[in-house]
Amino acid sequence: MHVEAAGLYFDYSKNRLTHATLALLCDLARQCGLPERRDAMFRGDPVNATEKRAALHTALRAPKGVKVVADGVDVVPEVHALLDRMADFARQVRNGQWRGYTGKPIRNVINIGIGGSDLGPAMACEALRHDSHAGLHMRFVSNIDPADLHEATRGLHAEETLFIVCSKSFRTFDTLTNARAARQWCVAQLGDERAVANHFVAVSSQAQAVAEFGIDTRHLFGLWDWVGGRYSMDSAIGLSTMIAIGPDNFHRLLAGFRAMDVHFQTAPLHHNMPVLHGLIAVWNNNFLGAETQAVLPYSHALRRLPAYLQQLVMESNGKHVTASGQQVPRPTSPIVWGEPGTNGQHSFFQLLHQGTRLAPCDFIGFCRTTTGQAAQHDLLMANLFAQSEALAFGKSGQELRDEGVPSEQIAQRVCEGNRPSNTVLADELSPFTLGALIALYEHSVFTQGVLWNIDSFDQWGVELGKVLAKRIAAELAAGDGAAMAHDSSTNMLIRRYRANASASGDLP
Ligand code: G6Q
Repeated sequence: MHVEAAGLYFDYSKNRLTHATLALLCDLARQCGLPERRDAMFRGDPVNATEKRAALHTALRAPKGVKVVADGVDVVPEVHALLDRMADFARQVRNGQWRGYTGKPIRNVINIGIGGSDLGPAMACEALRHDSHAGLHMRFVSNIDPADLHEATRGLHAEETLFIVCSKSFRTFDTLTNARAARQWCVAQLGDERAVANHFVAVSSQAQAVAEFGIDTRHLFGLWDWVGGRYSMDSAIGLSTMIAIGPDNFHRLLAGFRAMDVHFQTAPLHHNMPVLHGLIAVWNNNFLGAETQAVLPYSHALRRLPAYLQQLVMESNGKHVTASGQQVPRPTSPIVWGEPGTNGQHSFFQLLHQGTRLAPCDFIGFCRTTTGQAAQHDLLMANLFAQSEALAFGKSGQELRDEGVPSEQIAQRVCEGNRPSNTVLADELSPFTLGALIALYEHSVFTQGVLWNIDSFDQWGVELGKVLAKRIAAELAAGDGAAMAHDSSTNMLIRRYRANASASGDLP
C-alpha cells in the first residue's frame, strides 16, 4: 500500500483498510463522478458553481504550449507573460538594481496580505529558506492587530524596505488598514509621499483600487478571477516567494505542482496519490468517525504547513450544504491541526497514543537534510518512523509483562495501537518537492469535496463575521453615544471594552 509520484513516496498502509475497502472507495469515487469533475476543473468549466467561475489554479503551472481555455481565451500565454514580469522585478530586487527612494538597495521585503494572500507565501518562504537570498529578510504582516506591523517594522529602515501589498480584491479591511499604516511609517521616515513609488508594489486584480491607494500600476502584478485565494501561492501572490528563492527556483516549484497535476489527471484511481489520500480522509471521517486530521511535518522548515493546510482544507470543505443548497447528510471536512515533529511528541502525542479519540495523522519527512548534519537528521527521522510504528502497532499488556513491567503499571502503559496514519516521504525539501506536496493536498481536498458534492471553492461562511465587525467598529468609533442592538452578552462585552479601552485617535 504505497504509491510514488512527482518525487513523493506515499505510504498509506498504516490505515484501517484493506484492498477491498479501497476498491469500494474507488467505486464510490466513480459513482460521484470524480474523473468527470476532475476533468471539468482542468478544462476551466465553472466548477465553483455558487460563484459561477472556474477554479483554474492548475493553469498557473501549465507549461508554455499547453492550452487552457477560460471564457474563450487561452490563459497560458498570459500566465507566462506575468511570470516573466514577476521574474524581471524579482531579479532587480535580488541584485540590488531596484533602489529605494534614497538610492539604497532593498534588504527587507514585507508582504502585507491575509488568508490566501499570506499563508502560502509565508509558509513557502520558511520552507525554502535554505534556497533563499541570504541578504534579503522576508517578513509577513497579516493581522489587523497593530502589533503585527509594529513588530515587523521594528528596527528596520524604510529606505531599505519594500512592501508588497497582496490583495486580490483590494478591499480587505485588514490588509488595507495595514497597508495604510505601512505607508504612513514609510513616508514619516523618508519625509516624502513620492517615496511610495519605490517602496510599494501590489498584487491584485483591481487596478483602479491599487491606483487610488497610490501605488503606480506599472508596479501592479495581476490576478485572474479564476484564481481562488487559498489556491494562489503559485500566482503573483507568490511574488515574495519568487523574490526570496529566485525565478529559477520558483519555476522548479511550479514544475513540482505540475508533476502532481499530471499524475492526478492521468493515474488510475487506485494508483492516484491525491485520490487515495482524499478517499482515506473520507474513510476515516465518515466511516470510522474521526473528526480531525493531524499534520505532522518532521521538518522545522515546514512548521507553517499545518496553518496553510488548515485554510486549504477547512475553508474549502467546511460546508454544510451541497453546491445546489441541499443539506449534506454526513460530516464534511475534518478539523486540521498539527505541529512539527519532534516538538509535538513532547506535547499532544500522549492523546494520539492513548487518548479515547481517533485522530488520524499525516507524517511528512525527508531522506536528506538541507543543513549538512546528516547524523542529527537521522535522529529526527528515527522519531518519525518510531511514532507511526508505535501508533499502528502499540504495545500489549502481555509484551509489557514479558518485559517485567510491574503489574500495577500495565494498564497505564498499554498502547492499543491500530491508530491510522499516512506517511509522505521525499528525498529532500526542494522547491519541486514543496510544489508536489501542496498539489497533493489541493487535489485531495478536491477529491473529498466531490465525494461530499460540495463547492470546495467558495467561502460564504466568512461573510457574516465581517459584516458584524464593520458595524461594531462603527459603534466603537462613535463612542458611548452609539446605540447598540446586539444580544445582551455582546452589548456587555462592548460596554466593558469601551470603559477600559485606550483613547483611539485616528486610523491611518
Ligand atoms: C481564500 C479566501 C481568503 C482570501 C483573503 C484575502 O480562499 O478567499 O482567505 O484570500 O480574505 O483576500 P484578498 O486577497 O482579496 O485581500
